[in-house]
Amino acid sequence: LDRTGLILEIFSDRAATREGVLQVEMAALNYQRTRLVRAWTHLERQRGGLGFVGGPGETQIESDRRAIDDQLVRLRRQLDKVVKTRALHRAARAKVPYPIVALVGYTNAGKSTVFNRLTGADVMAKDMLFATLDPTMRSLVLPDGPEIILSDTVGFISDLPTELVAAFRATLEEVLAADIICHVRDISHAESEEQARNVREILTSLGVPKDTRSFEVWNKLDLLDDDRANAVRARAQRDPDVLAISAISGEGMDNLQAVIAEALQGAVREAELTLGFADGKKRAWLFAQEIVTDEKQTEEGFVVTVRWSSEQESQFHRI
Ligand SMILES: Nc1nc2c(ncn2[C@@H]2O[C@H](COP(=O)(O)OP(=O)(O)OP(=O)(O)O)[C@@H](O)[C@H]2O)c(=O)[nH]1
Ligand SMILES: [Mg+2]
Repeated sequence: LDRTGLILEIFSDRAATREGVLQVEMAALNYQRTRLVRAWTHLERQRGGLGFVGGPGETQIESDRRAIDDQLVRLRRQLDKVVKTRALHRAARAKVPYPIVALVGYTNAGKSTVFNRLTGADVMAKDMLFATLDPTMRSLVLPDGPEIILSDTVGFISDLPTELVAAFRATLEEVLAADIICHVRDISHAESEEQARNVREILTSLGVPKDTRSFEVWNKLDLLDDDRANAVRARAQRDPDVLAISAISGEGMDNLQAVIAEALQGAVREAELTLGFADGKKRAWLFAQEIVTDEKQTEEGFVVTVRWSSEQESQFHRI
């Protein structure tokens, strides 16, 4: 098994959603397709020097390839359907006036452990690579803060074989919609710096908007010796974009929630509100705040699109 084959094995073991399964199947077929050519070329070479072009080998490759191509077209169609359904879900969620906080990071950094600790959910957290293939989302209310949607994502790795990039990216679309990105790092890992660089590159190549508020969450503080742990704590003190935590001991977890809540105070997001004709006071308030970007009249009232902060949102609900 080469590296691609191995990663595919892991992916297929972990794929949980319909989309994940389809993407892994497609990647596996594409992989087989290239191996097929290589396998046959290898055979031809072994037979060696017969000197005829074409021959039985050639035809066999062609028909094997065609079978794989047909299967790929079928999978692509199914996948398009699944992605469409998911886009609908996303559009529906965009109307939920909760900010999205995405946990991203290198595989095994501790994203799912942080996620579980914050939500009390039982997402698979294991000491193995790619424990999460598909993004998982939960809503939670931050202490003294707004309700948010927390998103756990699949782990990144360096030098992901190109033929697996599409499968990997599609699992990360949610990150593009995030209001806040928490880049979770295993700060005890010898290659922590390289991993972080890799994650930043992937985020850029995914097209994450540059102005997305993001934090580095330096995790596994408990695994450092006292001197290094103190150095990391001091660094986090100085740098407002760096947070030091241990998802296992719980150190820094309250601060993490407070920092997210605070960052969301200034964040502006879009929401679509349905107002009845009796909600004249609410509607007037929205216009007075100058946050209405679109309005449509319906039989029951108005559908108003606004861009507002979470403060404005809670003020609105008190009217
Ligand atoms: N000592 C220590 N171990 C941790 C900490 N956070 C997570 N771990 C362990 O690190 C391993 C990986 O944690 P996960 O939460 O599964 O990591 P992940 O980032 O979700 O990994 P993938 O889903 O594979 O990308 C598990 O064995 C966790 O128990 C921490 O703060 N301290
Ligand atoms: Mg995980």
